[in-house]
Amino acid sequence: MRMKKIVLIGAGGHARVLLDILQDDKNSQVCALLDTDRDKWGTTICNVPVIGDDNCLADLRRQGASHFVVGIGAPGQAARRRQLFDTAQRVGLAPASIVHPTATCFPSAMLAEGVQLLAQSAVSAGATVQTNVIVNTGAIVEHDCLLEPHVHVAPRACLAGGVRVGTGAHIGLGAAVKEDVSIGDHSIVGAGAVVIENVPANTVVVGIPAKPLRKKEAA
Ligand code: JB3
Repeated sequence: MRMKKIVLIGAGGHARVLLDILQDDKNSQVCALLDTDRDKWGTTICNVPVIGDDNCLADLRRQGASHFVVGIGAPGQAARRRQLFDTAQRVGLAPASIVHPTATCFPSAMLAEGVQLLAQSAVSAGATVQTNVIVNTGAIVEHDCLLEPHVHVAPRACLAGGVRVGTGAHIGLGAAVKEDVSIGDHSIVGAGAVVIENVPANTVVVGIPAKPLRKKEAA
């Protein structure tokens, strides 16, 4: 298998987690980190240089980079993650997927390109995980779930069977979603919430049972 030469977009906490995993992968080499924070330019993380911002993507492609990973994960950043994913693809880089060695993914699950399954996460039978989705540390995606693009399932969150999570939605730390519930596009489920009924698009829900906190402006 040809070595993947990867550009990691972002140089913060989430990127450091991804970099640790990638540096353990003998088929991947992270050639550069990109960050909009100028104070980070010229620094290194695990000996990988932060060389500039996203304007460097095209040059890096010309210099032989083949893949990219979106290394930004904070809640509310789904639109930014989507924009970075599309920009990197436009310059000809391919999305690289990251699956931690301790992650469990059932054979009948479907993973699209550019997914991130982090340590101790689990994706069960018949689940579908679309592009640029983060299944963070210890998160559980049960059988027949559908995660649309750019979704983030935060650490220790748990989606029961048949849950559908809409594009760009964020499922917060340790939240639980009851079977067959739908979470609307760009919605946010707060940390520790327990969701037992459908959540409309662009809505923030919190609490046990989860109740709408406010409407978000449409992404
Ligand atoms: O909770 C866990 C396990 N992880 C959190 C993760 C999911 O989200 C983590 O604790 C943080 O809350 C958050 O990690 P993230 O997204 O790395 O946040 P932060 O540590 O603030 O780093 C974001 C970095 O991305 C900063 O250095 C920003 O300057 C940079 N950044 C923001 N927008 C960008 C852009 N970099 C590039 N290249 N392009 C951008 O558009």
